[in-house]
Amino acid sequence: MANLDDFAFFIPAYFRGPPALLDSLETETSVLQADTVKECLPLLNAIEDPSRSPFDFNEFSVPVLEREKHIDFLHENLEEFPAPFVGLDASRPWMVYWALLSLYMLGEDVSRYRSRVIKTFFSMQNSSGGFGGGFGQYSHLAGTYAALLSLALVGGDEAYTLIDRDQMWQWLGRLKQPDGGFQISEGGEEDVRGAYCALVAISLLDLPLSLPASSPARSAGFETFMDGLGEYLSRCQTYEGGISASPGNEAHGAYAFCAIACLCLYNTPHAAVNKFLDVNALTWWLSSRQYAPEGGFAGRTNKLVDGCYSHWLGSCWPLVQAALSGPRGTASGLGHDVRENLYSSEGLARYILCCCQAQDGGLRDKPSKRPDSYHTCYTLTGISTVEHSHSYGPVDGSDAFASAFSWEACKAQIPSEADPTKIFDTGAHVRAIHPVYSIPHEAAQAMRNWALSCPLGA
Ligand code: FPP
Ligand code: ZN
Ligand code: K
Repeated sequence: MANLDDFAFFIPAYFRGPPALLDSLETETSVLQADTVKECLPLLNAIEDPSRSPFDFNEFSVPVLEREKHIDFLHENLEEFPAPFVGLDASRPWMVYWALLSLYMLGEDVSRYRSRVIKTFFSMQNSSGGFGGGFGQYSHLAGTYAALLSLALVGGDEAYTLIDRDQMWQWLGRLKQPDGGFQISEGGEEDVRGAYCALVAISLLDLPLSLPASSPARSAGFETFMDGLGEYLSRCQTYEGGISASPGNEAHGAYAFCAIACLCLYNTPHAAVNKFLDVNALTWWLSSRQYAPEGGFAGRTNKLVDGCYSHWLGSCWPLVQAALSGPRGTASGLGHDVRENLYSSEGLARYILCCCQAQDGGLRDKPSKRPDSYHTCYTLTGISTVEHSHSYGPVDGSDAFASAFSWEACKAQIPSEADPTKIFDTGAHVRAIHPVYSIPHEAAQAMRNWALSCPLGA
């Protein structure tokens, strides 16, 4: 059998030890960062731990994905929670979505949850449009997004027909604002989450692009949900190159994903991303969010790595890379041909598989945190991103969302960073998902097809 040094050879040196250069100034931030490196390093080098079996690792010294344990953890997360979890009550649509998407990515058939999901969301929809976090709660775009994606995940006409599309359109009209953005709830905060969730709902449900007469955005002369939106998202790009919740705030990965994904629904990615964002500045900022030795992403400057940013930041990469490459099989795009990744997908996989898997199942923010379905979902999304390569097709101009429904995934072929003669493999085999909607491609397409087959007002 190979000795330990042979295994260690397959871990690039920069993922094996502390950074070579450290600022001598000590602050609260630098201490927390040093603590995080300290808690991650033994796990990144777990192949050297004599108490671990070498059979628990693949040829790149990456630990196996504990699939069955994570599946059990997710099933438990779909059951009742004890009283101290009452604070999560308004997030019930999300809890359904995170667990179902995770189970799908792990290879499970989620259609068996169909009747339960329909029953759950039936009482959460409001007659004035949208879904609340539970019965009697005000409609909220984030909860509505999670509800729609959950219904799409289980699929079927009974799930789709539950949705009151006409009232959804009216409600979204009231959320659209005269500066081009969207409020997240009526009278609530306006940020890029609202913009992304609104375009997800409009495109999946084939809602009319024209604004209802009652929309406050009509006061700005706007006629469609798209009017002023690109310019609004553009104002959210900050001096750092990243994207903030709303103009003037701090750039953060969660909002960067919402803004970029929203632009990929607004128009073809290469057209929209290039027109409304400084792509060089954005690429620099995105790159700066990934750390070594940890390998994972931090949400913003001088903060700590966290497994959930494997999605919020990790999922920006396929979108930006696709925008740079342009449509599949064409020479258009921004003049780049991005075949390899602009980030370290291997580093991300190492962080997730070494540092985020909890002993008893579920995945977590970092080793010192407990697992939950949110971090399980978005770390698995990160593995899925690492394992696949995404592209969109060339489209004509007749359908506003044609490019959104032209995405395809294939198996990624990225050389190992320690030995470029080998193709890196996580060994996890997590399923691909749609890089804009974060549900299976077929689930997004089926909901859209159903909506197209029964036009509103017909
Ligand atoms: C900071 O938390 C995190 C935020 C300000 C963003 C939260 C937003 C999302 C997760 C995105 C929601 C998206 C949709 C589609 C509704 P923190 O200060 O605890 O974390 P940090 O130290 O990592 O920045
Ligand atoms: Zn997190
Ligand atoms: K191309």
